[in-house]
Amino acid sequence: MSNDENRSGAPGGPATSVIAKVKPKTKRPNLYRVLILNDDYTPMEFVVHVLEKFFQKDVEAATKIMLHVHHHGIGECGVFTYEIAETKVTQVMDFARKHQHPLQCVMEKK
Ligand code: TYC
Repeated sequence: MSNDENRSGAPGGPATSVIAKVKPKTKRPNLYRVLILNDDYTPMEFVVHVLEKFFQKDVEAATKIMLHVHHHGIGECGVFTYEIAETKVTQVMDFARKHQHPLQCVMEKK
């Protein structure tokens, strides 16, 4: 008898084999919400402009988000992978600072 027919080690015992599980390799990335915060000083038009410029919102969607933030204190601009979210936050914060507005932008793991 060959080794392939009997790998149990026992004479005349059952043949055994190892079947390796193939793990599907695609993993879903962690996602992050980018949020803007309300304040008393940043002009509404500036916030709408930010949402158009950095989050590809049309004027209607941007106005809706801005008014949500104005009334509720915080709102979602979009959902991105870590590096993209981090870039958006930096871009918005730099742009707000450059125009001397106190607008705050943060990211939060979903
Ligand atoms: N509350 C601001 C105002 O009355 C407008 C505003 C909206 C500011 C959204 C920030 O994220 C913000 N001018």
